[in-house]
Amino acid sequence: MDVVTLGESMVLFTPDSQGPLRYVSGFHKTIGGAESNIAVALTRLGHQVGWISKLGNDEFGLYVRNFIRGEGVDTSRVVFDDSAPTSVFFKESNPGQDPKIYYYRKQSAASLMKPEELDEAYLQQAKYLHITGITPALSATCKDVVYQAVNLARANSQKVVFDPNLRLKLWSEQEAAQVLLDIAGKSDIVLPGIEEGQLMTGKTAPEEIAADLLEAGAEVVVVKLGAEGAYYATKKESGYATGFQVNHIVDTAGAGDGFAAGFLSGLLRGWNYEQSVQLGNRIGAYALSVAGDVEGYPFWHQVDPDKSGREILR
Ligand code: KDG
Repeated sequence: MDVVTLGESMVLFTPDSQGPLRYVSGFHKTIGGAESNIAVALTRLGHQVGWISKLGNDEFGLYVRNFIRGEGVDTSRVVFDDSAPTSVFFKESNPGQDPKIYYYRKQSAASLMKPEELDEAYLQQAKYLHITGITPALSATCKDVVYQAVNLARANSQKVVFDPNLRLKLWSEQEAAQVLLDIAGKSDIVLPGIEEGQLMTGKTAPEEIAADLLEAGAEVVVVKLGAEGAYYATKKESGYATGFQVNHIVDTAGAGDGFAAGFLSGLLRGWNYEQSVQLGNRIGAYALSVAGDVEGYPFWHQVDPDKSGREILR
């Protein structure tokens, strides 16, 4: 396996009209969840990926598992729990703004994940462990799961990839800053957005944020800068990679996950950091043209540099 990831996925309802949800009468059902987004995006790019999670033993749990499994992700370590439900969340669409998010995920099945349930032999099969800062915000046991997975990966000489994915609806800024910085320091690859970098380090410039996170223990840091692309740095090299022009942006959700998938795909192909960051920018851009998180991610043949004439970015 190339990558194993763990975290909560939810049923996502996107509205069929704009404005406050109380006036919306129709929704489209799809799925969301940063870690499964990455798993799906990486699988489309041709990699072997496993996604670990807990879902309610309910119709929505089956829907989420079947969706992710249908994309070719290994879901053999997904557990269905009778005692708690699968989470759902809704997007509210307002003109000229990023969608508002409404979560219904307190005490969900995923929040019951426990560190002792992790299958070390399974985790060990992957080259990279991917985690996000959403999981430690779900519950105390989920936080322990993340630390346990990181400790196992380090003990087994696997690379840890960490996307802070700050979600202030789930915890306070103060707690998030402390935990996210701590996990970043235990990770090999850290992929913050500029605001997450600012929260973790107190610095504002991408160069300073990256320098602080390298000092904390990371091997490579990529600060995502939205339309401006990304800044990457190790202790030996650094640089900016420009963003991709997208003419019609529907929704930015899933772009950061697409970036992580593209970046990892580049590394898995043996590309250098600059090339991998460029692929990250490209895959992230694909997510922008759809209302759901995962529907826009491309297949490898669409972005393969040897067949670049085929690329279509709306
Ligand atoms: O990155 C997109 C995710 O934020 C979205 O799918 C929902 O995982 C999610 C979360 O917890 O916000």
